[in-house]
Amino acid sequence: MNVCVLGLGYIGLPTAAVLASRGLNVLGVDCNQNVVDIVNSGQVHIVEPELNTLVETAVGSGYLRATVTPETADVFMIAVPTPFKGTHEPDLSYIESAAKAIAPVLQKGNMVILESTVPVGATEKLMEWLQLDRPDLVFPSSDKEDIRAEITIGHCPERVLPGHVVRELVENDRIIGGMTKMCAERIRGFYKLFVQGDCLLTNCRTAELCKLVENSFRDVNIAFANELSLIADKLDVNVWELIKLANHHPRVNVLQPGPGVGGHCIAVDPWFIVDSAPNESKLIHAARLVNDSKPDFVLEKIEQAALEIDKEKGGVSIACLGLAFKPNIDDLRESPAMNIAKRIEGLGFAKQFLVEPNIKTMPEVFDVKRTELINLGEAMAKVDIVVLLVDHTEFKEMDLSLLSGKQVVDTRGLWANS
Ligand code: SAJ
Repeated sequence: MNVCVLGLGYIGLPTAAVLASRGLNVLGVDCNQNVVDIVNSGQVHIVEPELNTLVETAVGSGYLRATVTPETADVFMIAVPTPFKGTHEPDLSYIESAAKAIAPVLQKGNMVILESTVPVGATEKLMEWLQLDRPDLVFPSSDKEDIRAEITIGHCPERVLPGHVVRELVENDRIIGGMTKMCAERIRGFYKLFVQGDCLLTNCRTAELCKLVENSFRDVNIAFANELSLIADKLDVNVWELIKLANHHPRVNVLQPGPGVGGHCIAVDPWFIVDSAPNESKLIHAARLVNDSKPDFVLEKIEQAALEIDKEKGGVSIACLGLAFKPNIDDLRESPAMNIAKRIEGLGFAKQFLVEPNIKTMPEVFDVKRTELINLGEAMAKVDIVVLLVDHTEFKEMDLSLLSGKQVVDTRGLWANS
């Protein structure tokens, strides 16, 4: 079986490599030639445990290769980004480009699976784009089974957790939304080639909303924890202890506050619900605002910490520990840590040091005159204020005596009980 995976990012590349490891011939397609070259050399362009060995083996065995243009295949999997634009409206342009790219090589009997997280109705839209370019092919119809349909189409949203992608790709249950029941059943047959979890069938719209609901559920729960951190601060209560105690109740499980919610999923997907049902999604909307405003609170705490130091602010230096959106990854997308570190540049400190063990060069958004990327030991020797933004293992394991005499803003509660 030949599989063409469009988008060699955080989802597409691991999926392509896992499929190749099962002996399928996989062509990975990405519009970025640099990514294509890296993959073809058996290497990876993202930090994800186990992925490098998997890709190296897949490319070495000849089952995985990459290119910039799709070729004929039995199955097309689309795993391209779906960011938002303007005032949080979903941007489906990458999916439209993927449809335009596969339409010329689409053949009778092919399967097209949309894995990208999308607003309700997007799989139908994808089918419309394909139909426009390929009026010669018979596509399924969402309201009735049609045995004449020549293309199988559906939505199977990815659900893997960055940092655990390779394991979760195989072990997680999957929701498969088919344009028709027959489409869903055929797509399940394909996923069963590599998924050990259950593959649960439904229609496309339910599968689309299900994925958005999963991430909105998490966002709302994190917003609750973040709101608690503000309340506890105002009432002079230690929020980490508070949550630990509350979670001893058999039916309470409060999540952890942080500097805000990041990543390309939880900080984005709830907006797709708000955009399509604004009047009905008040809680989901409020949660987004609570999480998005958490960096403001962290900046206030940094300003307060600076007041505790017996020096002019212009002589004070500060270190931000972590830039990624969560621990032990290199992914800086929508990262609240990046947002906070960038805003610190405007606070008038003498110098800002960034410590991010998962990247080698400082992101271009920073001003090289004000900010420098250095290692943990060097930073600890130089600064007056330490802001812990990401609970990377390196920071968990560091010698806490290095913090003595410094002002500490610990946004993750990593050192709260030390
Ligand atoms: N976070 C907190 N407190 C917590 C948990 C998380 O502040 O208690 C923050 C993290 O620091 C991070 C953000 O939330 O900034 C998101 O991290 P995450 O680990 O909750 O989730 P993601 O974005 O890495 O992955 C999510 C997962 N969805 C759910 O758990 C419902 C994953 O399964 C999805 O596949 C992924 O989104 C996706 O691609 O949609």
